[in-house]
Amino acid sequence: MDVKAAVAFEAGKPLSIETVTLDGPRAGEVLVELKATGICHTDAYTLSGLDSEGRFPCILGHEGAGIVVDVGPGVTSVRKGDHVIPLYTPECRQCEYCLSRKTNLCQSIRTTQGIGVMPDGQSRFSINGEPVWHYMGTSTFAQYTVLPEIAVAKIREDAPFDKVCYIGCGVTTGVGAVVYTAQVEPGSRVVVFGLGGIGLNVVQAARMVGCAQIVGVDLNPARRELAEKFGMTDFVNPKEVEGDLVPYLVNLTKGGADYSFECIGNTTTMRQALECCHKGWGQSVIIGVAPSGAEISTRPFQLVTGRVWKGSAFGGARGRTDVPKIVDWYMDGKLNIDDLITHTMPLERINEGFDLMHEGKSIRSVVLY
Ligand code: NAD
Ligand code: AHE
Ligand code: ZN
Repeated sequence: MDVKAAVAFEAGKPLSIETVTLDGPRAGEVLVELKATGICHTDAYTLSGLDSEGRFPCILGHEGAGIVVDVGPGVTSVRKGDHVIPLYTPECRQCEYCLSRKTNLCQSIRTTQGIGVMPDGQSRFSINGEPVWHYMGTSTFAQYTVLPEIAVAKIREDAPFDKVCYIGCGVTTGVGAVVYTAQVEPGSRVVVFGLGGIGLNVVQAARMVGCAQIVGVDLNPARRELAEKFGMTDFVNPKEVEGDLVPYLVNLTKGGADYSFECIGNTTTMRQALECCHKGWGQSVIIGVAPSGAEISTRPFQLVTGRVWKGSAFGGARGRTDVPKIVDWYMDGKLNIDDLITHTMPLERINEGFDLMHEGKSIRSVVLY
């Protein structure tokens, strides 16, 4: 079939709206009609050329929601008409990783996903017979996309696509980092570096679990008002701090953070996030994606004296199991998604969504199909 898609032909260039050929679903795959997709900073990161897994031309996008319109042979877990959220972290429930119960990082299709193809080694997208590569196994910047059935979460039908698409990445990443990865206890003091599309979800999850202090750190003063609405108790603009940021944060949190979250993708702030943690027990969770080749450093003494450095992908959430629950949390009013979606646009104007992100003017832009 012919589908309209925003194609990334080259790193560093705007996306181009094209008609692309999409092959139908094969065994174990589903065809999804996208209704909405968010634009995440990670799409911009890959488009910038800094992602070693970036393969062009490709169809970016990994924060979608839509309806299953066709299924390939052998599909059992979803059927035509089901409402779904595509999963860049699938959940096969059979691989060593899924069975370990120690991680959400299902590896059953990770290798092919990383090189932009479906599990059979081929792309379903093409233009004039030339392949256009998939991205993160999801490629939601297209009207339709093909996914393995293990890479879709079936969700309730009364959930609005234009809001719950954000659960496909940003909401789950931020909320899950608090709830699943760090398992933050009530009464904790937390520091959140970066108050964008991910960090604000960390903030609202920290409030949801009953944190006593939620410190937000951002260079953009415009982030303050929304972050306060989401539960931030203290705002720190590093440009306004005299002296080093780390001792300032340790003092503000009365000895250090119980948990900190890096939601920027900057190796300097990753170090600060670790070092502002409480001696003996503070845990720092890296969420931000740094350019491939970048490295983090600290004095090993920071770890010897009890701080813990860990990372979180997709919030530690098991997609098919946890995403429908997070949709329920939104529908039950436990999570606020509406106020984080600051802009919407048709696919033809998707590049404006990237511009708004780079200018620090949006939290989330959502493309409506
Ligand atoms: P965003 O652009 O919406 O937010 C980033 C925020 O950081 C902005 O508010 C910006 O002002 C602030 N900032 C930038 N540099 C700063 C600095 N030096 N000090 C303080 N604040 C600074 O981005 P986002 O969509 O929230 O994504 C954040 C990061 O998380 C990105 O690196 C993205 O790729 C990554 N990410 C990771 C996962 C995962 O599963 N681990 C999932 C989604 C996104
Ligand atoms: N290809 C990148 C990896 C980027 C990365 O870490 N991606 C996160 C999700 S970001 C969503 O916005 C992730 O899920 N990582 C686990 C994985 O298996 O990729 C690079 O830098 O090489
Ligand atoms: Zn993302």
